[in-house]
This record gives sequence, structure tokens and C-alpha cells, in this order.
Amino acid sequence: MISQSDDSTHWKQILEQVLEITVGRVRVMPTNLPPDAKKKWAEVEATKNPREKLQRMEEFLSLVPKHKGTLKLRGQIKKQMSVMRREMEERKRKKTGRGGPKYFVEKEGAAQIVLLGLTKVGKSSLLTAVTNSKVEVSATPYTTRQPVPGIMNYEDIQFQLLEAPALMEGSADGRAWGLQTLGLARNADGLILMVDLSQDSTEQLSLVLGELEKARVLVSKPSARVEIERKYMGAGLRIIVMGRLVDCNFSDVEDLLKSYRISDAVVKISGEATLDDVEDAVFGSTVYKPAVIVANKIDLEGAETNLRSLKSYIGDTLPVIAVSCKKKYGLETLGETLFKALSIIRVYTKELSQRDFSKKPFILKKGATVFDLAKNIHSDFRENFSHAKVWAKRLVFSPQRVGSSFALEDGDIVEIHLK
Ligand SMILES: Nc1nc2c(ncn2[C@@H]2O[C@H](COP(=O)(O)OP(=O)(O)OP(=O)(O)O)[C@@H](O)[C@H]2O)c(=O)[nH]1
Ligand SMILES: [Mg+2]
Repeated sequence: MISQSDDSTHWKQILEQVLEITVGRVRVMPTNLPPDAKKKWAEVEATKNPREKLQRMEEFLSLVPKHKGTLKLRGQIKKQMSVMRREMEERKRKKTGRGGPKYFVEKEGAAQIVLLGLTKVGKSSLLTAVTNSKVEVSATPYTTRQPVPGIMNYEDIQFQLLEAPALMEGSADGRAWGLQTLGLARNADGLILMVDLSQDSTEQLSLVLGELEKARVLVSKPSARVEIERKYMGAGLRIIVMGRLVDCNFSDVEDLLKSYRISDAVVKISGEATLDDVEDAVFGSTVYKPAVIVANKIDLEGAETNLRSLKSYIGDTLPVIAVSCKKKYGLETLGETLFKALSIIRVYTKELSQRDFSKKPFILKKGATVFDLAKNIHSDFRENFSHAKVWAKRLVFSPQRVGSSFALEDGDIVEIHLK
């Protein structure tokens, strides 16, 4: 006879299998790594030299048992290794002066926005239409093979748009320049996902989102966020839970981290996090990037119909703007759409001795306080801060004297007073 608990275990297993099939993102299989593998990972983390790090990663992989529960992990580590190998090659090429493609592009302006899409959707056309950059537009596929930056003005700030070489099926598995393009996306402040409305744009978008997800770059806010900041300073383990732990408690998290020899770090957990989310973060975190969809070629036949199905597919998860880069239609809303999606604010500062405030704003995250601004300006300000005066439309009287925890909003003018 099957006892009740056996029965429920049985059903739990079936349910887990179904869950795994239906919701690919949910990882219900435990990794259950042996202690020597965990120890090896600690060595990987502690190694700085890329060549030695790769060697340790190789050793780590050989210690990871090959079962279904470790499939995702093994894939992820292999991907990290191939990115590292390419980076090493690139560095070597630079040293020998032989050139070759350069993938890292220095950030400029208020934010770096990476343009992603399949080939020929019009990424170069967008860059040419809205930035100072002139790049080849062509009907030949895969014309752009290196990242190309351009500056776009929006009111009194600038965004850097960066065209990335086209994504395709298999990019996240290392096909063509896929890993480099996804690396640019990982490093960006925001993304423009571009689709061609004269083709099936829902299919294009889901392909792009699929590759991003495989590379652990998410465009919708994840339910949990775990950040592990290694310290190596002997200060111990600090776990800050700002959300809620699901199916585990504080000491489970502590035990898990210690099993990976993480004993000197600040760990921030927000949202609803499971132990799996924490373990995921040990092996390089999932990043979240705000994104805007630019649906191009609205001038072509069938575009309206495709736009309707694209919009019903996305719902209200991401903002969509329909444009024609060729006819220069719809592009005027791009700046504002990006600004809103990035959740940033502009704050202007005023010097005590001056009557006018600075023309060039500081860019801060929405919800930033006067203290965050002070920290940004100078490390001195942080220690010697006394109070601030704020001019803002929403205040009944301006300027108002405020403390360091005052929440700033877009357009505020701040004068900082020191002790
Ligand atoms: N009708 C129409 N054609 C467009 C539009 N935007 C771009 N195109 C055409 O689409 C083709 C591809 O444009 P590109 O801007 O080079 O595309 P891309 O995404 O940069 O492509 P790759 O760099 O090759 O991956 C060109 O023939 C463009 O003229 C548009 O708004 N309407
Ligand atoms: Mg191009």
C-alpha cells in the first residue's frame, strides 16, 4: 500500500516535471553539487588571472555530475568559458596590433542603449536617422559586424545608441558573434528590441527574447533579485533580505553560501527569492535591462496587421513604438519612451555663490535621495553634508530646506550645504 506521504511525493515529482516542461524558466531540479565541486568553484572565484581561471573552470566542470539537475549550470559555465576565451584572444590581438573586431564600447551620455534585432530589421537605418553616426544601410544581410555607437539628443541630455551585430537563432550558444552581441546587451543600461513589421514580428521578437533569456538577460522585472558582492576583507557574511524568502529561511541561505565558501560578502536579496535563485546568483547573476520595442517599416504593406498581433502578444509588458526609419515617421517619441523606460531622473545643482543652476543635469535612478546626489558629486560631500535647499514645482515654497533622505524627482534643483 502506498502511504499518503509517498503518494504526495509522487505527485510532487510529476508536478515538477510538468512545471519544468511548461515553464522552461522555472528550475525545479536541484543541482546537488558535491562538496569538492563547491570548493573548486570557490577557487574559480578567487582566481583573477584569466588563463588560470579558465583552467579552474575546466576542473570545476569535471567535478559536476552529469545529470538533468546540472544541465543548465553546465551550459552556463561553458558559455562563460567561451566568452572568456574570446576576450583573451581579443586582448592578444590588440597587443600584437593586428586589429580585429572591438566589442567593448565606452559608455557616453546619460545611458548606453544597445540596439538588438535580427538582420535587416533596420538597426543601421535607425542609428542613421536619430544619431550623428553614419553607418552602412544595406539590403544585404549581416552588413553590420561590429558594434557602432551614435549619440542621440533628448531634451537636455544625450543617449548613446549602440548598434550590435544581428542576433540569430543560436546566438546564445555561441553562433557567429552571438556571445559578443549578448555581452553588449548585458553591459548596457537599456535595450531597444527592433523588429521588421513587414515580416512576422511576433516571431522575430520571441526569437530575440529567447536568446536573451538563455544568456540570462531579462527584460521584465524578475520576481527575485539576488546580488552577491564579494568583499575579501574578513568582514564576514552579511545577508540583507529586502523581500521574502520562499521555501527556505535565513540559515538555509547562509548554509548554501558557506557550502560555496562564500563567507565574506554582502548578499542582497529582494523580491520573492527561493534557494535556487540564490544558488543561481553564485554562478554569475541574471541581469535585468529595461527595454523598448521599436517596430520598424510601418510604411510597408501588411505592417498594420503585424503591429496589431505584436501588440496583443506583448500586452502591456513593454512599450512599443511603430516607426519608419526610411520615411522618418514615429521617431520623435523614441527619446521620451527610452527616458521613461530607464526610470531615471535629471537633477540640476546650484553652487552657493551662483544665481543660476547648472545646465548639465546629474542622471540618477528614480527614487534617489539628496544623499545619493551628494555621494555622486564628491566623496567629501558625503561626510560633510549638512542640509540642502531644493527648488521644485511640486513644493509649495521653493527653495525648501531638506535633509539627506529627501526623495528627488526629475527636474529638481538642489543646492548642497556643508557643515
Ligand atoms: N520600407 C522600409 N525599408 C526600410 C526601413 N528601414 C530600413 N529599411 C531597409 O531595410 C534594409 C536593412 O536595413 P539596415 O538598416 O541595414 O538593417 P540592419 O538591421 O542594420 O541590418 P544588418 O546590419 O545587416 O543586420 C535596407 O534595405 C533598408 O533600406 C523602413 O522604415 N521602411
Ligand atoms: Mg546594420
